Amino acid sequence: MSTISVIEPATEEVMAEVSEAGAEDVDAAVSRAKAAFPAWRAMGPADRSKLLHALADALTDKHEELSVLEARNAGKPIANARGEIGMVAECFRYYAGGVERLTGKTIPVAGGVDMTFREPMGVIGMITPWNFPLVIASWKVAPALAAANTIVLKPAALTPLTAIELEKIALDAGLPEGVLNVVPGPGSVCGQRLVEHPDVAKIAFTGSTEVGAGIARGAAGTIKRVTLELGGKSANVVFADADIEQAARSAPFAVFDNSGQDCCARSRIMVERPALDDFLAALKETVEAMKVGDPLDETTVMGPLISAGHRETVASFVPDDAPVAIRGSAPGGRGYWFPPTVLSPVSNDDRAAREEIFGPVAAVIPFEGEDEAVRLANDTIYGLSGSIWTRDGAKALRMARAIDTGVLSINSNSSVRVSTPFGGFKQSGMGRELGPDAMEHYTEVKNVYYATEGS
Ligand code: TAP
Repeated sequence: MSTISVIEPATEEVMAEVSEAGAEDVDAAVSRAKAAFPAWRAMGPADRSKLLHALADALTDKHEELSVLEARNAGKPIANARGEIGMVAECFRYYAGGVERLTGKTIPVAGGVDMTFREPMGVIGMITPWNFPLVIASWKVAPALAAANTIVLKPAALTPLTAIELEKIALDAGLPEGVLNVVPGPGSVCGQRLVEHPDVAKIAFTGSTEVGAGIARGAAGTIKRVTLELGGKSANVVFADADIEQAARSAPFAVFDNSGQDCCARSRIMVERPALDDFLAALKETVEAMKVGDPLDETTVMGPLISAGHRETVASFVPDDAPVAIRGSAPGGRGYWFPPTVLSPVSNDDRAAREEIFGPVAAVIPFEGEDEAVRLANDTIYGLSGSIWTRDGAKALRMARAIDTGVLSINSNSSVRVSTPFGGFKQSGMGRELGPDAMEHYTEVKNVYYATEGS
């Protein structure tokens, strides 16, 4: 049997060996999920809700253990990992509370009663990335289970450890066998098999736009439902009338959190010209003070990149003639380190402003006035997140309406809450996760007409 050697990016050492699933393991997992579906679907909503609450409790009990595992495997600061694992438990609790609120409608019609039901789809295939391994899995698993589906989850081969733990924790918490199945293996084998499998009703995918496009094509063969959470190249728009100090102190974390390996990274920092010098001065101070190093050190704010190959890709965005305005520190020696780097000034036509770098490299793009801000912010194939900084409330709302993006913050760089919808415009994806409506994306609407006055 082949195994996956799971690498710790901060040390380049193997931290675990995991059995590698192949296409036949995916088939077996789909069969288990299919067999478990009728009983899971028939379970009363209150009982299903109780099991999801039990799972949330169990995740809370294992919070520190899972946080350390995630921090080591994904190379993220322990404080961030704790926040993510906290959100995983919160997500299960939120959708546990939603089980009994998933309702249909009654619709006035002639001659009878018409009603709709939200029916579970059956077996859902899930494919997740390595940057936020367990938390992104939970955004899919929790609402899909709450809506009475069963699941086959393929985590990224680079970071499978917490998903494997989730399957065990779910079983220990009382979830029936076969309801949640984890298959760690390569995307080109296990992911592809899930996408093609005739017994899988839907694929919920998070990852790159390129792989997402292939998944949409593959799913077409069996008319599978698909939700796609893909890449981003979001704008952080700072007007000269904003609190420049606050915007500049916050901006680095909006790009360099998770070493820039964040689909929501506001990696195009657009600054109105009159504020540019003050902004860059405060940005420099903040970036140079960032502690990059051991993910398990409580004071670390940025860890390594995920792999040597990925570091090479990121480095290709900073050639020798790149306009490097600010460069933070990074440890030497073993580990896939890369310093937080700010390029300035950058044109929105430059490669660093057009492609998702997925690393700690930010591009500062000067602009003049509201119209140019809208034009530049929208001049991208992506539309996932973004921010607007200004003290003018009306301008903030005009901008918020004009920018084509799924998630936007005003005078803040926050993106994600369990209770609010998350997802992208344009090539950043299709569908929404989280928030009150996410369970509906794991259901089909059934319409039933009951004739009360003859047929
Ligand atoms: P990808 O390379 O796209 O991989 C994502 C997942 O797809 C992995 O599990 C991968 O498996 C699998 N996969 C690869 N090829 C496949 C195929 N042919 N068929 C089916 N599955 C396949 O992305 P990544 O590098 O892990 O993650 C980074 C990307 O994800 C970035 O573009 C980022 O913006 C995006 N992202 C988006 C969001 C949201 S919410 N919009 C959140 C996080 C990340 P293996 O890697 O195991 O081979």
